[in-house]
Parts: sequence; C-alpha cells; structure tokens
Amino acid sequence: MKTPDTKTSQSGLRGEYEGAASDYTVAQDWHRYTPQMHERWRRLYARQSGLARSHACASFREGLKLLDCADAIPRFEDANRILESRTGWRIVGVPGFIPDAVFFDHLAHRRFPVTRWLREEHEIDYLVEPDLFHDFFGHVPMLLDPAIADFLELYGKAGERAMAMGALEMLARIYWYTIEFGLVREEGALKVFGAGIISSSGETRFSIEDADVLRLPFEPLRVMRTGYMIDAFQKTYFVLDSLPQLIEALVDLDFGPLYERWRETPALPAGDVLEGEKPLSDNHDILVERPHA
Ligand code: HBI
Ligand code: FE
Repeated sequence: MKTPDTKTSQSGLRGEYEGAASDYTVAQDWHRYTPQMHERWRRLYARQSGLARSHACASFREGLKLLDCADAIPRFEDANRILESRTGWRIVGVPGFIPDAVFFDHLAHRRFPVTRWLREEHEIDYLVEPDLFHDFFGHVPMLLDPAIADFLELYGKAGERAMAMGALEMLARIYWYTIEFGLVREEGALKVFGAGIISSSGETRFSIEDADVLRLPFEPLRVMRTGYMIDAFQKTYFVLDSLPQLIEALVDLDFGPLYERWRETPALPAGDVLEGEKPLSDNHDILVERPHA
C-alpha cells in the first residue's frame, strides 16, 4: 500500500487504481495536495485564464468565474454545489484514464470523471494523459452550459450503442472535435470551447491565431470520417455556429443508419480538404485574431 507520507506520495496519487470503486471513482483526498501542487495550479490557472479572456467562448469564461478556483486546487465538493444547482451535473474523482464503458456510464448519468492528480513541473506545457488541470479547468466550466450539459449526457447514452455496433471510433471523433478541440463562432469571432485547447497555451493561440490552419464548418458525418492528432496540434478544427447546434445535430441523428453510411465512406486523414469544401476563411466568414506584431 502506498501511503501519503512516503516520498512516492505525489506520484502515489497518480494512477492509483487499487483503491478505486468498481465504477473507478476515488475520493479526491484534497489534503494530500502539497503546497507546491497548489502553487503549480495557481500558475497554470493564471496563464490559461488570461488567454481565456480573449480566446474562450462566453460560456467558458462565465463558468470559470462561477467556479472561483484561481487561488488553490479546487475541492470537488465545492464545484458540485455549483454544478448540481445549475445543470444537475456532478464531478467524480478518478485515478486517470478509465475504460470506455465506465466513462460513458458516468456521462449518461451526468457525472463527469475528473482525474485527481496534477501534472508535474516538467509537464506544465504538455502531457498526453488527462490530469486534474485538463479535466477541471478545461471541462468543468463547460458543464455549466446547458447545451454542453445535455450533449454530454446524450453522448454517454450513445456510447453504449456505438460499442455494441462497433462504431466507437466514429463517436469518439465527435467528442474529440467538439468537447476536446471544438471552436465556436461568437459575434463573428472565433472562440475556443474545447477542453483540450483551452487547457493548452500553445494550442489556444494556434487554433485561434494561425491564419493558415484548416477550419471547417461542423458537420457530424464529416467529423466522424476525420482522423485526429493525439500528440500534436490538430490539423483540422471544426467550427460550430453556436453551442446549441451541437445538441441539435445529435439529438435528431438516428445513429443506426448513420453508422452504416459511415462504414461506406472512406476515412480521411486529418488536414485533408475535400473537393467542393469551403474552409472558413478569415476574409469573409470569421475574424481571426492575430497578435499584434
Ligand atoms: N477516461 N478519465 C478519462 N477521461 C477521458 O476523457 C476518457 C476516459 N476513458 C475513455 C475515453 N475518454 C474515450 O476513449 C471515450 O470518449 C471514447
Ligand atoms: Fe478531456
């Protein structure tokens, strides 16, 4: 057994699956965070909330403000009071990545799994796995948006069916290109709502400021065909007209026929443009905010 007092205590929180319940949940054990971890959180928060002011969508900014977590690692129970009163969501602590079926079941019941350990100093800019900062800072503010709250429950429910139909990859791309790496148009400007972007300083700037990056209007089947990058910035971003578009697009989808159509269409590598497709260009469709040179 690992105990909090050994020198492995920091990494001990990380990936400690042994004590988890059958649904992979663990207590947050907030008292185990060290002063260094709280300080690291403050620094991460300061950097990303500064970027969010100019680059994130309004729902993210409002949600983040409500969570009031600039000064220390937040307590899950405090966030839950806010979530439960606004959208009926709750967060549950997990040791890290959990199996797909368990992940979907939590979402279907309006529980969002949040990894309880924080990235280490050398991972400040980048890590492959979800950690506390990505999960909490990136995802939890958006759980306070009614459209995202409903979409995630629907996604959880769709997950079980997709697994049964062997179409998980297709559904996962929807999640990836929206909840993780989605952009949305707001009053003519391009804004971030995806957690994978907003928890990364490099990708927040890249996805919004880079004039040449490929941005396509969100279209479910197109998204489902498109491969994605897991260890580099995305080569394609999909842009919603509004957050409610997400739920409208999925609520009416009969996944059965759609999965069949998907099987017949060839997969596309990230970054490819199809004939006739019109990437959003900053001349007429969107305003790309470039930093002043
Ligand atoms: N587990 N903790 C955690 N976080 C995720 O984002 C996650 C997961 N398990 C499965 C999963 N995501 C995805 O593969 C599904 O969305 C398909
Ligand atoms: Fe995530």
